[in-house]
Amino acid sequence: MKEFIDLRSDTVTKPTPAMRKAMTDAEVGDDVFGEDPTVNALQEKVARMLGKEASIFVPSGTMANQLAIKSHTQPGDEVIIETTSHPYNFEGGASAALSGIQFNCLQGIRGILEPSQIEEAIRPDDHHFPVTRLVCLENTHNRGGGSIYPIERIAEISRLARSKGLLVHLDGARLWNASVATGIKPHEYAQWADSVSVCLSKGLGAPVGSLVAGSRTFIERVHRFRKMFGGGMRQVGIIAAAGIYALDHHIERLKEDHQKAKHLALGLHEIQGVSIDPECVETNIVIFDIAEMGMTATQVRDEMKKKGVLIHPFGRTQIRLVTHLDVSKEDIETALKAFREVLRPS
Ligand code: TLP
Repeated sequence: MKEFIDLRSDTVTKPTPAMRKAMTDAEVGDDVFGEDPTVNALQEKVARMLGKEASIFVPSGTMANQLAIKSHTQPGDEVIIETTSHPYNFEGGASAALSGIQFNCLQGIRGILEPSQIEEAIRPDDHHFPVTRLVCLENTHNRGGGSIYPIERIAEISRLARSKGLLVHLDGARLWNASVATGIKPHEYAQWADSVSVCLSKGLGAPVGSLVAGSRTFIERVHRFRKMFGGGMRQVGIIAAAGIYALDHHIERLKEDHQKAKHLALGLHEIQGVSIDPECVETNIVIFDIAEMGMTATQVRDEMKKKGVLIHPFGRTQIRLVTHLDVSKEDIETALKAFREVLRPS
């Protein structure tokens, strides 16, 4: 039996025995020389899946986003992004430090922006203003509770951006979840973006790894900055193999994670004082509020831990739960039972 049911993130999964076998068997070479056949195969595969000319393997989703921002912008440029987005909130201020850009943050609904908001935010061509260069979108949206960017909305934003000479970057750390939930292929989403970052180490269950995809010239630029950021890795086919395995075997099963998240949301909804709309749970992330209960998220975290369930406070009274391949349906029942015991209005 496992020590903890870990609902803090879908990043906590451990490689399955079959994935480990693929890693052991991987052919490797020095990827800084471009000689790792497994990395090359992964990069070609992801470029194909996203309908882009090329893609490049990097250690993390953070590096993937930051390389895209760096490669698209000049210091002093402005990047339009949603207020609760990952690059703005959870990447250590990297875009300011590494790219010298400033963000223009717009408030979305569950992370989703309206094209009209973006249109209004684009700076006029006047030397007083920063140059608006890039629009960043996130699908699914983490802080938005795993919300799915409707493809029509992405298309509208992209058409607007292109008509104004702006570039679009899509943070697709969980694009696979959006794709499985909607039946819309990753390349259909990706066609609307100049660059896309994707992660293998979230719902797909690989231990490490993300990629950035785009045109060949863009990826050449990213390659240069990857070296500069210290992201060039050597015999890294050993982890790229886990990524290939994950793409071949762990995409369709994301459906199960979405069902588990919905089940969690419905169970939480029945607890008096929990604020959650189960309708809003579209993928594998559940965010709920306990402001009415007179408890804080950290108190709940500590009580839940005593009952063997790990959860992630997301603000003073908000809690995030994420389902993944290392939590079973039974684990969800156990977690709900623990929540029913801990979440009692004071
Ligand atoms: N998100 C992590 C934490 O940083 C919050 C998580 O547990 O969800 N884009 C999105 C949308 C993400 O959710 C994350 C990771 C990243 C990028 C960064 O990926 P890593 O952690 O590989 O740098």
